[in-house]
Amino acid sequence: MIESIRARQILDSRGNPTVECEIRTKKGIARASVPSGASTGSFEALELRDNEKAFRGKGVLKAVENINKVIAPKLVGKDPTKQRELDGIMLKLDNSPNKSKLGANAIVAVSLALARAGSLLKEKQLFEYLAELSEAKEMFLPVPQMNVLNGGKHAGLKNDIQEHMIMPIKFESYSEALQAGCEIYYILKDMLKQKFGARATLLADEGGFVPPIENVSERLELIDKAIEEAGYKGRVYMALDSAASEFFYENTYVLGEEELNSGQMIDFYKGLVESFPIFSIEDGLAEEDWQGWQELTSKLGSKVQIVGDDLLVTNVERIRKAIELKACNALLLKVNQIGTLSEAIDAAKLAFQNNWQVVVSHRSGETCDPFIASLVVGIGAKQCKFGAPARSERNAKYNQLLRIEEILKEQGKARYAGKFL
Ligand code: 2PG
Ligand code: MG
Repeated sequence: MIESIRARQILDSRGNPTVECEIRTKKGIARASVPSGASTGSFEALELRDNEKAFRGKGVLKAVENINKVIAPKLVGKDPTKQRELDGIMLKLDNSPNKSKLGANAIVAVSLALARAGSLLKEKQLFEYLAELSEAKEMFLPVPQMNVLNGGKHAGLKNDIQEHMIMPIKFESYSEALQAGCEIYYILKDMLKQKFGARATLLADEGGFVPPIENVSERLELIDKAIEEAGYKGRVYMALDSAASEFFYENTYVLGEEELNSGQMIDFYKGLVESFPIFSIEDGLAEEDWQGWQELTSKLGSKVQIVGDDLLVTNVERIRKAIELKACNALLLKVNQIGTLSEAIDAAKLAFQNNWQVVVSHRSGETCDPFIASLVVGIGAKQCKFGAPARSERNAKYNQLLRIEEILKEQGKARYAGKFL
């Protein structure tokens, strides 16, 4: 039974306020906090900000108050293991199409804390508890998409590809894959320091470097060299998140100095795929360019994973549309895009039913809450995207996967997803 619910304003990794929620039961306190995006999709649930002088408008005291004064009185006394029912109560209380009344940041904080409280009451590891909630049929240690070169909004740049990632796929275990990712990251750092000086090794929002290289092929060449030098050629692939909605202006993609239409963007990706071992492209086109997405998927979808992030916003209606239109073949899952854990689980289920891959993702603004590490294993997804192996708000998640790997190993159930992609 929930004895009390209490929320407060804390800081995220960018120094912006965010919401933390604590749920007390007889088993102690279950806590969860909320991440925040920078390249936010227009169709995401609303992140409620105070828009007052404090923190340049970014305060979340209204969302905090909505938890303490509106949500808490309705949930105290209830059984936190009834996740779907309690998420439903919050949805009814909000009763808006995009959670604008209470704020998705208020609702998601409670929703995640409920799951933690539930797992404590049932004396289960969070990932095992989430596996029960989501009725997952299988469990893997996920392949990480590690963002080693940052660009776009996360690096304070405009009209740019946002994320250049490495995917250590051909490994026997998660811990070996993580180690490879780290070693490549160190080599990349050395290479950048040698070529451009120490400033090029400073870290952006997700822990990646921001070298003064505008050309995407040159960036990927550098990554390719680092992979080779680390001794992992053929075992580590690449992934991109273009976050293309950020550089889409009235039907034109403005990438650096170039102005491209959808077809030309697709040709650009085709060229990259032919030159580099690219496994995945996320948000290669803008969130409303459905026709472009269809073409992208029909032309490259059999060779490359085409991931919808801003396109889908973890929303079953948009996922359904994308399935019908064959607009992509993988879901990027972010719980705060939709607002409740139950809805995020529904999104994952729909994706799995249609043989899509699911990539559980962090946001560019994070806290050290490692919830999503348990989530990716719990729902049976095979990939995660938690940033570079640097900055503790990113490594909190990678490290939690190490702990989960240990537990699963002891049970003889540790399976690295690399072989199953
Ligand atoms: C993305 C995310 C995370 P943001 O676009 O996938 O990398 O960025 O949280 O800024 O939306
Ligand atoms: Mg994205």
